[in-house]
Amino acid sequence: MLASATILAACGTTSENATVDDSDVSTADETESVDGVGLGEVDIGESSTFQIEVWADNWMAVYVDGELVGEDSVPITTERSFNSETFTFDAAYPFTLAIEAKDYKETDSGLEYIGEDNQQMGDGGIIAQITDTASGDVVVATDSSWRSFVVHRAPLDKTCEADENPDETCESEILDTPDGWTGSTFDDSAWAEATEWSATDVDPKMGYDDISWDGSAELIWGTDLEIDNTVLLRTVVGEQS
Ligand SMILES: [Ca+2]
Ligand SMILES: [Ca+2]
Ligand SMILES: [Ca+2]
Repeated sequence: MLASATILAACGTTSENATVDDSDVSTADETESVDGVGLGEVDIGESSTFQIEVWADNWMAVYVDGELVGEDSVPITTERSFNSETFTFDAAYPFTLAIEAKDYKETDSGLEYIGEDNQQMGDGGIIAQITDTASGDVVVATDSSWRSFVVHRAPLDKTCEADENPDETCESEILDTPDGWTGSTFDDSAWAEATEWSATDVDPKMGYDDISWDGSAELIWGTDLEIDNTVLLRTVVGEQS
């Protein structure tokens, strides 16, 4: 768990003061607390450079305040496309992180290796951590505080996994990707909490071990690693409570 911190509100008479002074944070009306984020001495509205490290099974794209900052360099159609990526971006607190995460499926049946001996439901999983490069601190990492919305779910009945014609027998639920879902003004209050999964569940490999994961970083996905194939994930970093 990341330590909570205090943050100087960029308002009123304190706005000219650039940093939080330890002797100066006890007055409730001058400070705002930050939930679950290891923010150090930061100012709302001041831009910093951040690094996001992310590993996904199988593919992801990362957005900050609605702008694409990076996407998986390995096409999802590449077999065993497990890899980690590191992207750098500038942002000012508070900012919205949004990740589109995809498990590979060959067709809308949700299956892969269709017609081969190993025809199966693939499974997914993702983990990410964001470091403020000024302090070197991990300021947010994936966990169940992130919001999730599954837009491709298949097969709805897992017993079709071994069927001869899964494109005919496997049913799917495919939703429209909500307009503006990567942006800071999008209302994700109706979205579910992301589900945390263990390394045993996800069995992360190829690239996962290249990154030194903070203890706060959890593997997350929807509620089902197999049938949730495309998952939209969001969190706000440095949001005042
Ligand atoms: Ca990948
Ligand atoms: Ca997969
Ligand atoms: Ca799947």
